[in-house]
Amino acid sequence: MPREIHGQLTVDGQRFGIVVSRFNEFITNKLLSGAVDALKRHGCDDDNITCVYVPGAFDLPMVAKKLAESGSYDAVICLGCVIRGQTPHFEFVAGEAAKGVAHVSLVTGVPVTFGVITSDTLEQAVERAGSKAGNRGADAALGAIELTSVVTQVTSPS
Ligand code: INI
Repeated sequence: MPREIHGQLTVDGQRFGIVVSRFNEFITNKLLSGAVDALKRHGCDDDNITCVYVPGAFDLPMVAKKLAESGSYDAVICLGCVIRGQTPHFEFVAGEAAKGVAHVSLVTGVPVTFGVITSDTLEQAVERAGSKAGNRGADAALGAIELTSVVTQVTSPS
């Protein structure tokens, strides 16, 4: 039987940084509520959650990198919303946010999760921010919890 490692979804003292975009704040506030609610319902204290606001999704990676490099967080959760109809720069903003978040996670070794809605319409964004298609902020928080557990297990001797 091979040894298997599965991430746990229980928070036991881990500290989380959340970087949240103010652009489309009607949506990103819902993502933030979903993320904080998910963290707290899995055992995280308010004292172990820090929320940092940035102007837009494009700006998430730089601040996520600062948090990840600080050594004060076990995982960082990035939240934002890019809507195609609002900008001819959709591909640039959404693409750089996604690439940047992945890059920060790889270069720092700290889990950085992507809770950024990229949608064609505001209606689709609403659906993914706490209505019929779930809440991407909560999903990103659960991913962060799971990854802290996976990282702990794969980096500690068996
Ligand atoms: N930022 C977003 O988070 N969502 C958007 O839809 C968006 N649009 O439409 O342009 C957006 N632009 C701002 C960008 O993220 C940066 O804040 C800005 O370019 C400053 O770096």
